[in-house]
Amino acid sequence: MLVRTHRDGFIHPVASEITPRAHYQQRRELLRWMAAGGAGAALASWASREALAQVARPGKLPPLAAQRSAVDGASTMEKITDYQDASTYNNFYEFGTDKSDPARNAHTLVTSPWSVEVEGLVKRPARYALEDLLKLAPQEERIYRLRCVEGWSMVIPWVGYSLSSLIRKVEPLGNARYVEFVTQADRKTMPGVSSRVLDWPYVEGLRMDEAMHPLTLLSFGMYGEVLPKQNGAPLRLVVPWKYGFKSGKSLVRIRFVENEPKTAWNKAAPSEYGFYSNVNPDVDHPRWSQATERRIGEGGLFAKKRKTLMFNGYESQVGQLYAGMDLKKLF
Ligand SMILES: Nc1nc2c(c(=O)[nH]1)N[C@H]1C(S)=C(S)[C@@H](COP(=O)(O)O)O[C@H]1N2
Ligand SMILES: [Mo]
Repeated sequence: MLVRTHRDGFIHPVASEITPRAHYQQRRELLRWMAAGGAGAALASWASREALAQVARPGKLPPLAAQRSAVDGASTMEKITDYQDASTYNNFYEFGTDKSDPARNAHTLVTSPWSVEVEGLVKRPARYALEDLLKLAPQEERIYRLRCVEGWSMVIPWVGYSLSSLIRKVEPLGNARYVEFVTQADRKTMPGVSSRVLDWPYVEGLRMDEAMHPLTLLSFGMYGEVLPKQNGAPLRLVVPWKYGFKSGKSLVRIRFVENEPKTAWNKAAPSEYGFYSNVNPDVDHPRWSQATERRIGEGGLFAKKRKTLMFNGYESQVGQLYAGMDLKKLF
């Protein structure tokens, strides 16, 4: 049980009931509280260094330190999904189509050495080593909802920085109107790539203004650690107002182009998966409603579904990007 004892939301644990997630949430609250000026004596009274270290390591992967994000929309009071759920209920077809396949199979992915080719219509194309990308901008924690097109959602504390930080470095040319994201496709290490479910590699794309939006995250970690392989290590995209499939995992290439990229899901089923794929409760998938969603971790079969929000709840931040567009046609 967590007991709220402070107006700023500072939370005291009951020592016997500390779970990894409780630890994690405490640390967040603590950092927030300290940033608000509450640091000092109270820290020593309950939060040992060990406790903090444990907080940062829910899955025992290397920690990835992050600062609190100042980006509008980068935090939420919603309950964070358990690390266990977020790392075992995944879509990553390169490792199989079952939700449990990626957690079971992704251990074969080789994430080091890793580099990302940034190319196309830019003044400064470059091949970035992962190490250099990691320190290209300060790592921030962003707590985003992620809504899968299949009708479920999670709330995940990602670590990364705005993709715009990288885009500015490479200086796109005037005719660069879209960004294409190509992800790893290696038959030797990714068993799903031998199947024909998709036309590999998995490709996604954004319009330039979407790619430049501060909420669009280049993510290297989650829950204070580096990304687990099943969640798209060593780096992935997270675009919180779009259906989850727009958030490509294990990126190897970022290409600036003039024309709308051909994306993997759009090629596979163009009537079901449009280029935009903004979360929209008013536009049903041809085979199911998109009006509601199931929050992973919320009860079993009888848990009440939640209403899906326009742009996944990020309408005030991103709605303007689509002013004047017919979102029923450009779904
Ligand atoms: N390379 C690649 N990226 C991918 C996918 C995939 O199959 N391959 N699945 C997408 C889908 S459908 C979703 S919902 C999210 C899931 O991310 P998560 O497992 O971290 O929650 O990843 C997206 N990125
Ligand atoms: Mo998805």
